Formats: sequence, structure tokens, C-alpha cells
Amino acid sequence: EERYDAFALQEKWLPVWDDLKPFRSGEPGDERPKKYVLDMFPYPSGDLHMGHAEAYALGDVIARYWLQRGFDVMHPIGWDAFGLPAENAAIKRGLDPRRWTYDNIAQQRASMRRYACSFDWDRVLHTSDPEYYKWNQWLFLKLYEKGLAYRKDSLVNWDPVDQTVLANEQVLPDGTSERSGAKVVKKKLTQWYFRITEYADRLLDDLDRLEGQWPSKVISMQRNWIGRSTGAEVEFVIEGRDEPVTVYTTRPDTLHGATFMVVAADSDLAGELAAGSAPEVREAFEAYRTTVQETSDMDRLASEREKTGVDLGRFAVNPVNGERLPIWAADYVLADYGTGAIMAVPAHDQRDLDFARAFGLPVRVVVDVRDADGNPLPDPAESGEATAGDGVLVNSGPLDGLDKQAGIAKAIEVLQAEGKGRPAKNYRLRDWLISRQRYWGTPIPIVHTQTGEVPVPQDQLPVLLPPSEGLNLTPKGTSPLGAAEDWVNVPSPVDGSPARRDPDTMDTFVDSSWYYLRFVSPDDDTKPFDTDLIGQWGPIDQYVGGVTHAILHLLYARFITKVLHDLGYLPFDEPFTRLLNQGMVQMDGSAMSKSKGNLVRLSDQLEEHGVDAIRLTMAFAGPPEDDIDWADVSPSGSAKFLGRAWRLARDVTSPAGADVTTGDVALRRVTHRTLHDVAGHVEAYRFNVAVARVMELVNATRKAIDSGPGAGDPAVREATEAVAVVLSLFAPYVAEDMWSLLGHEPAVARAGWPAVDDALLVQDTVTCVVQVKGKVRDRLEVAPDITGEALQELAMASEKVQAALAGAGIRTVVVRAPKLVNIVPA
Ligand code: ANZ
Repeated sequence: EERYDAFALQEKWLPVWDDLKPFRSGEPGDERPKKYVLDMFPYPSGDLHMGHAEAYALGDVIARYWLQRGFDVMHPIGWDAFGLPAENAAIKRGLDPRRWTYDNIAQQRASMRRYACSFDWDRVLHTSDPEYYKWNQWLFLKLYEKGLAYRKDSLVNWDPVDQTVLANEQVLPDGTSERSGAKVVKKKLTQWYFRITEYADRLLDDLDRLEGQWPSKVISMQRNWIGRSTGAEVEFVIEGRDEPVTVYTTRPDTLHGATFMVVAADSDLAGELAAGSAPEVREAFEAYRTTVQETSDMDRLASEREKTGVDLGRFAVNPVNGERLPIWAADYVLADYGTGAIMAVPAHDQRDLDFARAFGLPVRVVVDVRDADGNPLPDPAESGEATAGDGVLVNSGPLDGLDKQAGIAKAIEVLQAEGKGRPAKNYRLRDWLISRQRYWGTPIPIVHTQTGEVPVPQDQLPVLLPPSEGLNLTPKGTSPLGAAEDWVNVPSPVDGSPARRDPDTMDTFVDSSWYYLRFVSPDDDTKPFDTDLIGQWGPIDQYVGGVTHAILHLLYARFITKVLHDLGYLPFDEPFTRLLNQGMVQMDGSAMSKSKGNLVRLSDQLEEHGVDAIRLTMAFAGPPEDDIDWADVSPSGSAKFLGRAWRLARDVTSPAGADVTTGDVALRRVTHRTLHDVAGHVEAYRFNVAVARVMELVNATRKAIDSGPGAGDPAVREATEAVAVVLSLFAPYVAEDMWSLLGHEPAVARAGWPAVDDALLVQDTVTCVVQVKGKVRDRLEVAPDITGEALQELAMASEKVQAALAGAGIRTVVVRAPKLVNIVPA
């Protein structure tokens, strides 16, 4: 073989690896320490695309690195195979969702094999397999037993195009569905929920433990999503109503400044209060409520929005001073946050102020807020600017003179003593709505009998999804499964009386909330995962995937992990120790899409440049978190470099096992320094820098062959072997062929990281001249990158310098690292 042929290498080595299975993991008796590296599993929407190619290339660098470092690396793969796209494609093309899904999986799997992903192909799962989703149902029932799965009527996000409910997480900030793009509306339905709010505090607090290990952006997105706020609940007596109304406030210190009350227009409370009012109020309210129900939460909360509302003609009594406060219904108060009712303090809350100014309601200042110079801020009633800052309380009776913190504490104390309030917390996080009115998902293992809901007994799992033939999958607002008469009608598990299965399927985020546990025992049909094994492998050392999953998937996985931990199934309660979010592959500065006509097809790229060049390009393009612009990278440059690396192995003439210690020291230094540094770079995700360093090593080696000690020098062999091992992380085919040219058996992936000789890492030194009063007194051998401080210290410690100073004090020291120190005595 004289020429580098990327495509011939692919044909040559793939079958060898199929045989060798270099990435099998967890073999009995394997004593190596364990590492668990996981790439977020793909959705089988078609063949692999450029985004997959990037993610899997980067995940592979990490998995292959730890393997070379002597770890037993588990790096499995699966498919997130249930979900709407399969169903929608099936409807559009008249195919069975199963066919569509499993055909795509087969195609992706073949592409991954060819892309040389270092997956353990004996650990594979598809969430749409009954062998898998049986355990989704098991999980559901475990949560149900613990009161963590429950059913309730509520206003839900409804996607009018896909005709299904959406989790809050699936509604974009502009109020549209992340799936269909339709404007999401509210609809009242009975749905299943997982009680994730019960874990809100832990989900929030445990983020502290991930600091430094997860991207800080993801941590703060999770924090905001959970959105914990602390304050108080305060009870207001309502005239003409037996029960008081409780409001939630973060500012109980401002109670004396409350001038009206607002209830969410779409709350039951608003309806009830209006019903007890005059007919014209009722009419105005009903009309208003109808428009509110058509408005998204996002719009409702937008601060710049014009305030709207209806005076309900009712009154609340302020518990601290007995004042009568008019009660309004408005849309800027949300029905499902806090208690759905607020005390309005317009002087110190902007939205309340806007509302007060719109409807001529009074504004009363109770916090004396000052600017930086100590001057009082303008009166909010005139300026239109609420003063939300810290200040001293005024017009507030017993709270006068206190600052915000003390005022809050005191207000709560007083309320509590009188039984009119208590400290309270609130979260933006809502319970997780898991019911979906669609076919292609996990059936919910509940049967509805005349007397109520009954869980399907464990030994009757899985509740199999019936065949799709004969079912109309077109969305119509209720699950297609409801029409599968043979399936839906079952005897009650309790007494055999006629009953019906729950026709809904689970949100596919349930499937992906625990899949990583299944990989330790993917074929075990007696339990979802083996607790001992997951204790050995877990938690996941390295998780790799897109930042698009920063909230939904990661939060759900963290939640389910904590639940399973609490149930005694897991020894840990955070699933992912380290997280890497790779950027996106773009083209000409924007996301690629068919409609924009800037789509780069992975298959075309692979055909043109070969697998290795594409993988190397992905790693070399820049920091992995950054987006890659495919117009700015050079896969052909990568291919050229790989050819240069390969030719080193072709040219080496010393025999395998030659005594490298007799080799050229200069080249050996480059080799060992490269091995040492590349390890650090890979561990810190600086894959691009690691690649740059291998390129330098390749150049140095070529120089040693052509104009240095020559191809027969053992240092050249040592360097070339190092190149092969390091390249096995980035360009597995060329690395394998180099390894073979160098006289070794496959697989290079398991060759092991060459031992670094620390003696060869010692840097060259520079001579530093030390002067006292302009006269040379000493010469020091120092590292070229020594800091000025360190150098000064060394100089001062010199005996010769001390002798020259003879006890005199110092006036100044001039340091020019690394070459000169000049000391001027006093
Ligand atoms: C009186 C007050 C005075 C308030 C003041 C703020 C400033 P976070 O931090 O988001 O929890 N609020 C309570 N429930 C609400 C709902 N369902 N819809 C809209 N707004 C609601 O904010 C809590 C504050 O937002 C609460 O404290 C309440 O207004 C309002 F100077 O009460 B505050």
C-alpha cells in the first residue's frame, strides 16, 4: 500500500471491528475501573444528519479516550422511538408508525456503524419495544403507589393542530407549540400528572452540586424554570362570603400599601365572586373571561401590555388595618400560580401600578425608597414608576422604620400570631402533565371501573399497544385507542365487571427519563434495571447532547432519578455527573433547513471526504460548545492531514518493539509533551486544541524522517505510534490502519494510552541574570514561562545576591522575566 485511501480503509476495517467488538463493556471478570459515557439517544426521524454527526463524533472522543486510559467504558445507544413525528408521518403516508420507526432505526443504526461510533452494540434499546415500555408502565405504577402520579381536571395547554395536550415545557415563549408551531390554547381536561413539584426544592438545591460540571447556562435555565419564590400567604376576609381568600405575596411588608385585590379572571373564585354580584357585573365579567381564555400565559404576563379587567363589585378587608379593598378580575394574575389572587400594592409593584392608573385606583407609598444620593424617588402615582427597591417602611403602623427584610419577618410574625397568614413558598414549576391523546406511545396502565381507577396488576404488564390497522390516527382530541373496542374494553382487575382501559398514552419524556438505567441490563425481562449493576456504573460520568434539552429532558431525568433513589432502587440521586452540550452545525451563519436551501447532507459529506475526515473536522472546528459553520471548515484539509499522518506509519522502518530510549531526544520530547497535553485537553473538552497538537506532532515526525535522524530512528516509531493512538479518538479508520502498518494487531482503540515519561516533560530552561546595583551577581536556570513574582523570589533567595546586599534594605526591584532581575538597594 503506497497511497492513503480513506474509502478502502473503511471497507477494510469495519468487518474486523464487527468481529472484535472492541467496545463491549462490563464483561465478567473485567477488573478495569468503570466509566459510563452516554450520548443523548436519537429520535428515529430519518437518516443521521450533520447534527448527529457532530454529537456522536464528540461523544466518541470522550468514550474512546477513557477506553485508552484503561477504563471499562460503557458507551451504549438506543432510540427514543415513540412520539408524534412517527405518527404524523404515518398519517401522511398511510404507513404503520411501527414500520416507519423501525425502518428508520435500521437506517440510523447502519449509519452509526459506518460512522464508527464506539457503541457497545450488545446494549441497545428502543423505547417502542414492549420489552422497554413495559417498564415505563412499571414506573408509572410505582409513582402511582407513592401518590406521585395522579389525575386531575385542569386547564391544560392544547395544541389545536396536533390535537393533543402539551406540557408547559413544550410551549415556546411566544405561546406556540414547539412541535406544530400552532398557537397554544387552554382547555379543561382530566389528565394524568407526575408530582414533580414535590421535588422542586431538591431539584433546585442539588443544582449546586453540578456547578462546574454542567454548563452554567443549563444550571441557570433549570433554576429559572423551577423558579422558587419565598413570601407569605395572607388571608383576607371577603364581605358576603364565609371563607376568606388567601393571597400569595413576596412582599408582606407592604400590606399597608394594598389598595385593591385582583383575582385571576379565569379562576373559579372570580366566577363565584361575579356570580354574587349585580347582573351587569356578571355580564361584563363573562365577556371578559371569554377573551382571557384565548390569551396565552406569556402574553398575559408581559409587562408592557395594556391592563384590562373588570370590577367585581365586591370587597375584601385588609387584615392589618381593616380597610375595604375593591376586588377586580384581571388577566395579569394567573389562575394557577400562588393562589390565583393577589393583594395589589401599586406604589411598589409595576403591574399593579399600571392597573391602578388604568382604572383610577388609589396608590399609597409605604416604602421610602431613595436613589444613590439619598434623595427620595418621585411619587409613583405621578411618575408611573413603581418603586420596587429596598427602603424604610412608612405609613405602616408597627412596621414603620423597618427595612425590607426585617419588615417581611415582622409582618409574617404579626400575621401568624393572629392566625391570618403564614410563611409560604411558590414555584414556577408545575406538575408534569403526562397524558397524550395519541396512538404511538406507552399505554397508561390504568383501568377505569364503575367505582374508580384501578392500576393494572404488575403481572399483567405490559399493556400492549394494539395494532394500528383499522384505527383512525388522525388527531381529533381524544386518543385513537379509545376506538380500539377489543382493546379498550376489559374486565375490571378487581371484580371482573365491565371496565375500560385509560385510552391515553404517556408523554415520551417519560421514556427518556430513565432509559440510561436500562443499559446496564438491557435484556433483563424481570426488572427495569439491575440495582447492583447501576450502582457499579452510575451515575453517568459523561452525558453529551444538545442544549435543546437543557430544561425538559434533564429536569425529568433528574426528577425520576430522585424518585427511584427514594424508592430504594438507586444509590445516587443525580443522574449525570458531567454534561457537555455541543453546539449546532450551521451553514453560512444560520441553521440549516430544507426550506432555506442550505442543507448539507451528511451522506454527501461522507461520500466526498470519508468518515474520518468528517469526524476530525467536527472535533477540530472549535470549542465543542460553539456552533460550527460548515462554510468555514475544511473537511478536505482534514483529509489531507490524515493522509500525512498515515504516511508516517507507511515510512517507519524500525521494528515493532524497538528500544525507543535510544531514539532522538528532541522528537521524544515532542511526543511525550503531546501525549501529556492532549490528555489534559480532551479531559477539558478542548478537542480542537488536542487535534492541533497532534498536527504539530505529525509535522515534527515528518521532519525527523526527512531531514532529521531518519525513518529508522526508534523515536520516529514512538511518535508515529502516539499519533495512531491519539488519532484513534478522532479518526478511527486511519488510526487502525497506521497501527497495523506499524505491525500491531487490531484494535487500536484498545491499545492503551502510551505511558508518559515525566523526565521528557522537563522544559528547556533559560538563563536569568541577576544584578545588584547594575552588577551581575548570579545566574539562575529558570523555566521560560516563569512569572515575575516567582523569579523575584528566586533572585532574592540567592546566596550571592544576599551577600552582595550585605543586609541593606531594598529600594526597587526591576524584573524582566525570564531573563533579568535588577535589585537596587536602599
Ligand atoms: C404584593 C406585592 C407588593 C408583590 C410588591 C410584589 C411586589 P414571584 O416572585 O414570581 O413569586 N403574584 C402572586 N400571585 C400571582 C399570580 N397568580 N399571578 C400574577 N402575579 C402574582 O412573584 C410573586 C408576586 O407576584 C407576589 O407578591 C404578587 O405580588 C404577584 F411591592 O404581592 B406581590
